[in-house]
Amino acid sequence: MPRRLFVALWPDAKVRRELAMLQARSEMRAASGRTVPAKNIHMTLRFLGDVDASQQRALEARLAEFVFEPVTLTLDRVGYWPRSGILWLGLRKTPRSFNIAAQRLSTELRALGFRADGRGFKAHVTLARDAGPAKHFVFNPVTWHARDLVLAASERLPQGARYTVLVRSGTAKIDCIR
Ligand code: 2AM
Repeated sequence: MPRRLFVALWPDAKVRRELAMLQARSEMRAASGRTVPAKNIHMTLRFLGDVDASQQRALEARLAEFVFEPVTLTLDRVGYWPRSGILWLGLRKTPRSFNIAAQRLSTELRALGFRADGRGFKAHVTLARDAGPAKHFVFNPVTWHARDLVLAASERLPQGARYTVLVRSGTAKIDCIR
């Protein structure tokens, strides 16, 4: 059975807590919608869609070898996409090294036959779905020392999405160090 896969940055517990605090702000709650549970929060780098078992194995092997240099992301901007009803947190300024890493990832994925959808990458963390726009408010930016790039599977269950991390980047075993 094919699985719905995506590549994402996975926050640590501290960042998840801070993002949950932001979601709990009255200005955010007033935008209603379905708040993404803290355990599910991530930054999608590439949605891959349905992937069969052999493609999944190839992806896992590539991702395990992929070296993602940690990057500090300053999440300082709340945004809203009316068409999709997504309330998100993003960056005013994307570090150059992060854009370069995203491009390298894209090259790796292309080599495996996964082409970008052409819409371009908009770095964001979805905080709520089926939401309305949030009123303007002042908040402390969330500083995220991102280091976990993962391949994850998504299952749509009646109780909501369930995400499973399949592999983290840079985890390939080095059998022999010269
Ligand atoms: P989002 O936070 O930007 O909405 C796993 O399903 C993740 O992949 C979701 O969190 C979503 O990221 C992204 N995703 C799901 N379906 C998608 C689609 N059809 N196109 C692009 N990204 C999608």
